[in-house]
Amino acid sequence: MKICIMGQGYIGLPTAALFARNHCEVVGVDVNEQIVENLNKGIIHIEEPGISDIIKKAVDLKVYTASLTPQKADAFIITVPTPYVVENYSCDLSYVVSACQSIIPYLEKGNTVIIESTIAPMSTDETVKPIFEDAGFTIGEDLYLAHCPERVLPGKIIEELIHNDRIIGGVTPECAKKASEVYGQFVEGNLMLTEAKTAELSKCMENTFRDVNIALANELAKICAEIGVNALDVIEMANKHPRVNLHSPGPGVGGHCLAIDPYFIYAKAPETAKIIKLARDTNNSMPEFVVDNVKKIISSGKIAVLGVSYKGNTGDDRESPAYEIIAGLKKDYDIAIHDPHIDNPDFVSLDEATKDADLILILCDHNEFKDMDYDMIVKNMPKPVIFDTKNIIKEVPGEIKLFNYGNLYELN
Ligand code: SAJ
Repeated sequence: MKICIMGQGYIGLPTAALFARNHCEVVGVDVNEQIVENLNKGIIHIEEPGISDIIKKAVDLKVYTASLTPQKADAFIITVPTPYVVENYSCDLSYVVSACQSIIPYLEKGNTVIIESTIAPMSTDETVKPIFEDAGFTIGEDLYLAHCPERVLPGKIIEELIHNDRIIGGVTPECAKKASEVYGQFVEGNLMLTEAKTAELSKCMENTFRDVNIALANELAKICAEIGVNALDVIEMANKHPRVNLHSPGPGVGGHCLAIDPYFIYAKAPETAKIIKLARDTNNSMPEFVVDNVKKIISSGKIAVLGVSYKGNTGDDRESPAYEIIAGLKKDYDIAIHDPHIDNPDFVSLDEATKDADLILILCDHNEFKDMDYDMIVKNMPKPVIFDTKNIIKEVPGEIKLFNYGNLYELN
């Protein structure tokens, strides 16, 4: 089977690697010349375990080539970004549309086209399908179209691409069947055949489920700060119930999935999607909550901000709430930022950040922050105080005052 994959990013490249390893001929298409040139030398541009070796081997065996333009193939997979449109809360389909248009000259009767990018419900039927119909194809008869959302965790992409169950949403049942034959090349999880719109909404709801649950935990943290209860103890106790899983409160929700996908649903049914929107608003309010509590701890001075990634142990800072918090604090405090996972000339070492600082503000759960050099901190800070918004520090020496979402009520 020959596969043409549009977009060689975090999803497209690992997917290409797995098809190539499973005896398919793969062409990986990207608009970035440098990326294409490097990929053809076996040099990859993403940080993800396992991919580099597979791509190198596939390039040597000539089963994988990168290209700026598509080629004829049996199946076309679209893995391009779908950014969030701030004005109307929906998703920007322009990259998906242009990728679809660019494959039209290469399409032949009997081909399968799969959209993997996360898209708002109804996008396949209302926006993508007409592109191919206008080009003369009859979907389900001479061209097969499906939406098969990816659902993998960065850092474990190869393992999850192979083993996770996969939603295969066909525009018609025949489309779903054809798309499942494509994924059958390497997926070992279940292939669940359904309609395109069901696949779209399932993907958006997976991330919405987490966003709503995080909002509930954040609301609990605020309530506890107000009424004088330890929120972290409440979560620990409640989660001993076999059917309860309260999530963790934090400084807000970052990343390009949880902070965005719920809006795709809201945009489709704004009058009805009330909990979904309220959850987004609650999570968006957390940076302000953090800033307000910092103000209660110290009114001026230097703050050492630890961690700006949205996700612990990664250098990924997309949509990170840390930036809003820093902007909110900059007016009244001197800010020094330390993040061992992000290469930024403005960031400083832990030693430099904490030197003469009045407060350490933890905004990300990198492992490095779970057990720090407290001797250095005590030496560096005249009156050491830590505000841990990720609840990762379990114990500190007696000289250090620790605030987390368990004891914010002490500040009232
Ligand atoms: N967060 C909390 N409290 C929690 C859990 C997370 O505040 O209890 C925050 C994190 O700090 C972070 C944000 O939420 O800022 C998102 O973190 P995450 O690691 O839960 O999610 P993502 O965006 O990295 O990955 C999600 C995953 N989706 C689900 O778990 C349902 C992943 O499987 C998807 O592939 C990915 O979105 C995606 O591509 O949609």
